[in-house]
Amino acid sequence: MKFSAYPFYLLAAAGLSFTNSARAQNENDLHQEPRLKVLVSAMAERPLVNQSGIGDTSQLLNGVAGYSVAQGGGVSGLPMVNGLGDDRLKIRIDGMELSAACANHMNAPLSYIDPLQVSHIDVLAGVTPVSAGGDSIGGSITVRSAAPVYAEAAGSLRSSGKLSFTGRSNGNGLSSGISAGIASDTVSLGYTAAYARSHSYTDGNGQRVLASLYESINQAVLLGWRGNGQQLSVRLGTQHIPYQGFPNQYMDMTDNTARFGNVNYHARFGWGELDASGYWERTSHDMGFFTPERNGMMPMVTQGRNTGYSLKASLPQGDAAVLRLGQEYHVFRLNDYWPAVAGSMMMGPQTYLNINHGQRDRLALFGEAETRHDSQWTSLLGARWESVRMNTGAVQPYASNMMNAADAAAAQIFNASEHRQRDNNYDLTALSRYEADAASSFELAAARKTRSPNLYERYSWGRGRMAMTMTNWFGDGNGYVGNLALRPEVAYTLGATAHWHGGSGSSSWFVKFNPYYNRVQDYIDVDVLGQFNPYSQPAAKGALLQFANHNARLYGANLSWQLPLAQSAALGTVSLNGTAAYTRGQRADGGALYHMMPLNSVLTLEQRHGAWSNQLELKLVRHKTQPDLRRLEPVTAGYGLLALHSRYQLGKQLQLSAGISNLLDKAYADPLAGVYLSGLRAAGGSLRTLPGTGRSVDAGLTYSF
Ligand SMILES: [Cu+2]
Repeated sequence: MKFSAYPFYLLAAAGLSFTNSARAQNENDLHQEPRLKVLVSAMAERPLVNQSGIGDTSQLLNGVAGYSVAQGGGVSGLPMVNGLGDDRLKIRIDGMELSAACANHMNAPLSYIDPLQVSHIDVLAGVTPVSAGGDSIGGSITVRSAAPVYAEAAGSLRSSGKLSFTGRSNGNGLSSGISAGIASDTVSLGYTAAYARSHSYTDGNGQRVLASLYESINQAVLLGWRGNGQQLSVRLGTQHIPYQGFPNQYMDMTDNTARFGNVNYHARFGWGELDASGYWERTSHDMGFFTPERNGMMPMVTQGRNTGYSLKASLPQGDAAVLRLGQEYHVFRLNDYWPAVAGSMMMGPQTYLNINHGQRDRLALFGEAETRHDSQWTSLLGARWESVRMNTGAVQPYASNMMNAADAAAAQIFNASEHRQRDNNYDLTALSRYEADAASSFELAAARKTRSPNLYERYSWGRGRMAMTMTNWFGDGNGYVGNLALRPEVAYTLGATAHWHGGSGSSSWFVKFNPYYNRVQDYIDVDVLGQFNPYSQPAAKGALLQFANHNARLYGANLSWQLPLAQSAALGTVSLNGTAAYTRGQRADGGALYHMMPLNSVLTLEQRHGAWSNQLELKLVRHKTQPDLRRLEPVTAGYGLLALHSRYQLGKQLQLSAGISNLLDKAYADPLAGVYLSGLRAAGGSLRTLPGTGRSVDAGLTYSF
């Protein structure tokens, strides 16, 4: 029910070292996961070639129909599933729930783990079991780093390791990783490190996309212990991003330093199974400017802390049913302030307090029952309750002078208002699956899912143009302000999946079709307050917006398939795999929702022959015709991108890979990539869409020992 996300280029990379050899010993495989977990998840069976940079975990799921990435910096893409993304997805990394501690979501959850450290990544779209997470309406992404591996026999030691390098011609990107481990049959110790770096990439016209360079360093130590039906793992890690440019934001990341620790415990008892986890994470995040590709002076600092735990008991009820009960707690703390700039009339003399001791605490309880009624019918029913408490302290503007008058007035109103909020949210999920025969199964699901606003949606308060443009995780160049009256958004989702499959081994085939419909009450969208000219360029237009609840609906369908084409001794196995996705999102009072991906499809011709695997991929994206006019979302032209990738396994230890992405060096703009602010800053004129990545030649190798 899981798939291991190895994008083709990553097959030649480290961090996946333990996955194959230790599958049976993988702690996660021993967990009693809901059998219906993949209901309506529209998961791709086979990950495809990566079209853009290296070091970004959000790109690992690119082979999933209905999945797309809204580009941020080089390692901070924001995941989108069926038109709902970012905070609308519940993302867990080794059990940790991490909140973005930045008004631009530069350090969103998936930026905290390098793809080389990822062992498993799952996405569940739309209707998700309540045990897979609350406080989200679009689905769940679960990421796991490698589980501890153990020696097979008592008294013996097992050691293993992996080294990897991947180079990328566009931007002179480099990714490298190392993992090493040593273990007895009961105790295991492992270490992973990953390093990714790139200069700014060039687009299909050979132009450098300014301020798109980055560097990221991730390290983790893993300690495992097992015995007597119990397993315990402890992870300690750090993340350091010394710099990361954000061409579709007004600011760049000048540092992100995070430390984390998590504990995961699993045990089997006579009555059932227990899973417990606890975590702690702390982030210190700086924004400003660091590259001559975009100059400026404006320091901004955020500090975030996540702590939490979860408990889950699985209680078998006879042979055909299991009851799951769980309790979770998540505490998020945030400070966001902008130190005064010496000598600046505008930015000083006070420190601008954006979010002052913000807190968002969630307490959750859930229960779900999974029942196998007969050989064909299975159902899952679940309910979840969450209490979300939020608060923040008093704020202050840079100054109360003329230039800061709008912020000063807004601070006064904000400080005189009540900030404490409490939401009581409940989710309900009903899923059923019918195995019609050996070649077809059908799933139907319905859910009510709730997400409370994030701290910025409720508590960002500045009304000056500059302050408003600092709150923006949409890459659209607009300015945003929070809204103390925001209510949680509640999604009512209906989804169905038809799955036809057959054959076995190299002749196996499937076709999966997944339509869905979502009615979202109080969807957190925007009201338009005004307009402005980004970087004071008369030809560039931006909108000043306030978060506001509006009913909305989203609907669409995903299709994925794998079809064997030929098989022979000379040719090996040739298959045609692919995905197609259609999404629409509209507000009940008119107008399109932001970030709706136009019709898109990925077609992959794949050949496997002995030690060789070859893929030719065509990605097709239709032109965007229904932009969100409130956010001045640009229309983008349709495009097709070709990519070629090969992998060769040399003995047991060495794996080589090579490929070319955007083979024809096509100039294009990804519909979700937003606007090119760093380009506007440098050249003036009007605001263009962010140019996509041009041709890149990639090569990699992995050595296991
Ligand atoms: Cu930031």
